[in-house]
Formats: sequence, structure tokens, C-alpha cells
Amino acid sequence: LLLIIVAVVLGVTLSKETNQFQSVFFSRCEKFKGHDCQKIWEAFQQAYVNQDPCDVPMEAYDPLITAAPFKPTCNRMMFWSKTKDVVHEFTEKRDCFVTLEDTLLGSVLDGLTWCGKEGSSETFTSDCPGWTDCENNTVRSFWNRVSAAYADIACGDVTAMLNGSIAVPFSPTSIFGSIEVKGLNATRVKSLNVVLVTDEKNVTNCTNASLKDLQKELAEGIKYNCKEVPETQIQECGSNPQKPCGSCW
Ligand code: N1C
Repeated sequence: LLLIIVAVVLGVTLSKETNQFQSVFFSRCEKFKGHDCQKIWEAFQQAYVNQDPCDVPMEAYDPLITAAPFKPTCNRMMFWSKTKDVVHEFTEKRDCFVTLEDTLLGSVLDGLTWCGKEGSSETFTSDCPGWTDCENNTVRSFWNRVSAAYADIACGDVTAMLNGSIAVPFSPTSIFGSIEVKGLNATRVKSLNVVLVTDEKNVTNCTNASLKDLQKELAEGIKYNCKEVPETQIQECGSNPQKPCGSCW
């Protein structure tokens, strides 16, 4: 009898790893009022649980997007590439822009690693494939899918912070370059405004060749602007709540 009880308990109980991941998921999710986190968790899990972690296509997350759809915030949407820290340092302090990490799905999964395994109902957080180990890995497909959904609802004037301290600020293989720029819809998006974040070294400026490639990728009808802005100026505006959003750069 004891053996049977042990077997039953093992069958329905999940590992500590799964429970820890699930509790982070729920505590972050519950900060967003008016959403059914249990329903979102189930839609999330069906994408990768019991799957080969290198064989999760981005479409596997379609039901998740349906369960927690993005709402457009016209003229305030912020994209970024290779500038994660500067962007979020700014958006945390000021209410000027909305990034994917400010939305439910982006904030719940930001910084996490997860994957499943064939024949298991667990969520693993270690020994998952890395970003470049295989194309269709659990985490990469998630960011690809949510980024596509976020770009799809973009409207009005959108902003993108790119890194002016590296030789190639626009990379066609980044999520911004391969998914978001291509996903901006000219019927909704008026302009793309690049903020090229610079430091003292001035490695790149708005005449950079990679930014020409960016313009070529934009759908016909979307206007393009680029402005070089020192990182210190962005930080200053972040710490100066009196300064209107429109005069930060
Ligand atoms: O590949 P990237 O940048 O160009 O992707 C950034 C782009 C942003 O505009 C976001 O909307 O794509 C979206 N996005 C995230 O929101 C995000 N949060 C955390 C893409 N990736 C995101 N991450 C992690 O950052 C992700 O796990 C991956 O490792 C990096 C990609 O960053 P990048 O190369 O600087």
C-alpha cells in the first residue's frame, strides 16, 4: 500500500524545478490585474512541455498570444537591439515608452530559461539548449513569437534604441532586424525613429551602412528618422521626471 501511495504521489507531483519556475511565472503574472494567470500558464506550457527543446517552432506559442493578447499603445512603443540595459533603465523611471518587457508576457518571461523534454510533464530550467545551439529552441522561439506579435500591433510613431558603440548597430539576424522591422505594418505605423545611443568613442553614427539596410527592410510608406543621442542624455532624462518625454532627445 505504501508503495502505491508513493507511486501515486510521484505521478502527480512535479519536481522542485517545475514548481519554482511556476511560482515565478505566477507571481510576475499576478501583478497584471484582470488576467487569468492559470489559463495563461496552461497556454504557455502546451508550447514546450513534453517536446524536444530544439524542436519548438514559434507557432507553438500562438495559443499563448491568444490567451494574453497585446494591446497597442500608439506613439509610445519602444523597440531595441543590443541596448537592453539603457532602455530599461530609462523606461523603469519614466512613463514615456512601452517596451515588450512592460507587457504581461514580456515581463513574466524576461530573464528566464525554460524547456521541456519528450516523455516528461516537467519544466526544466537548467540544461536547456542555448540561444544558438539550435534554431527552434524553446526560449528563442518564444521571443521570436512575442516580438512578432508586439511589432504587429505597433502604431503611430515608433521608436527603436540601437547601440552606437558597436560597429554594426543594425543586425539583420537580431530579433529586431529579422522579425520586428519586417513586421511593422505601414497601414498602422507612420514612422520609425531610431535613437542611436552613443558614448564618447563615437564608433558609429546615423550614416552607418547597416542603417541603410534597416531602411530597405521597412515597408513602403513608413518614414524613417535617426538621431544620435549620448547615453548620458538618456540617463539624465530618466532621472528628470519634470522633463517632458518629447524633449528627452
Ligand atoms: O535580438 P534583439 O536584441 O534585436 O531583440 C530585441 C528586440 C526588442 O525590440 C524586443 O521587443 O526583440 C524583443 N526582445 C525582447 O523583448 C527581449 N527581452 C529579453 C528580444 N529579446 C529579448 N530578451 C532577451 O534578449 C532574449 O532572451 C535574447 O537573449 C536577447 C536579445 O537581445 P538583443 O540581441 O540585444
